[in-house]
Amino acid sequence: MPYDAENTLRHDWSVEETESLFNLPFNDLILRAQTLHRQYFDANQVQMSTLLSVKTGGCPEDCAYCPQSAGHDAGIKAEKLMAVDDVLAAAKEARDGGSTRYCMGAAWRNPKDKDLDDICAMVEGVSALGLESCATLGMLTDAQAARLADAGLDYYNHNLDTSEEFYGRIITTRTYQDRLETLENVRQAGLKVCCGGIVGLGEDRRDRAGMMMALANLTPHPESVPVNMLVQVEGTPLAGTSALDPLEFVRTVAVAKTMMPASVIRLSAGREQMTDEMQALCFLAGAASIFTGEKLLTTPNPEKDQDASLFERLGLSPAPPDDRPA
Ligand code: SAM
Ligand code: DTB
Ligand code: SF4
Repeated sequence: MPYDAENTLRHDWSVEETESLFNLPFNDLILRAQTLHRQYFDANQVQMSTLLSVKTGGCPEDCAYCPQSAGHDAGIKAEKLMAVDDVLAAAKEARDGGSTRYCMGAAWRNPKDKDLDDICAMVEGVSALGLESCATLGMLTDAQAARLADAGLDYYNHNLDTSEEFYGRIITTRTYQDRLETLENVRQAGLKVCCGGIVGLGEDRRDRAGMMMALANLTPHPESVPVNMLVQVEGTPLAGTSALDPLEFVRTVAVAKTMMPASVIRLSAGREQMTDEMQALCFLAGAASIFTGEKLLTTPNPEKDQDASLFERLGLSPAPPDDRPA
């Protein structure tokens, strides 16, 4: 179905209304999310994307969850930007393994204009391999977003991460407003938006509702909404945070799908820590994409065989690339 053909997508959610979705009986919430999901997607297809950290570690930002912050002692060595050919060799391998989108991440507050020469060459090479491209490089100016769009970039990932109220507990080196400005620059450049957040940071349900409200009130909705479960890394300030109830994670996926039914909800970081049963519930709640490949950016991800067996057991097949216009 075309994106919002019947103009049914809402952008005027309140936090109370969003919280009331979280408070629904589990079965009612999941049924609602799955029913909406089927209006827009084939419910038995899951898209596969692969990540590569093209510039690892030494980041000047202080995101409390992140092993790549220079301020955290998480054992990640700061590296330079990778060579274009090495990135393209890894992208080819991902494509041959069935992935349809290649996502390049850099541990930057923002890219320098001269960094974009190589990044644009990576984007062009990834597109030439027949893959969709995505990049996540930190904050972007409008001119930088336009340059990436000119190079043929399909998606830009920039997350809100959490609610506006909880945000200051997690990051102090850039504001919620900074993030919204980058998202606006990305949208204005005609790129598709990949924007989501993390749960399990020690936030409460109202914060999860606040994050979902902020995402769903973006107009238009982000085409892609990653829902990450915190991967706790020793040496980061959030290591040792009480684990989130897995069913609360499933609820978060279902609320995202209910509020943004035409968007692809991505089961992102944290799958390595999830049971197959939990992932199955996430697909039932409307998640329609995963990251494949042995690593996310710096942390482990399930093995290829494990994912293949999960797809087989659930009767899922790989989804084709999403060619809806931005
Ligand atoms: N430096 C850029 C930025 O922050 O926008 C791009 C890369 S950054 C690693 C991309 C996203 O990964 C973050 O916004 C966050 O949502 C997610 N992330 C980072 N570390 C994580 C962790 N330990 N667990 C779950 N998600 C994480
Ligand atoms: C997103 O929301 N999740 C991905 C992607 N966007 C870039 C990143 C997850 C990173 C998990 C921690 C790590 O591997 O370093
Ligand atoms: Fe840097 Fe991004 Fe990690 Fe924050 S999430 S510390 S900006 S790499």
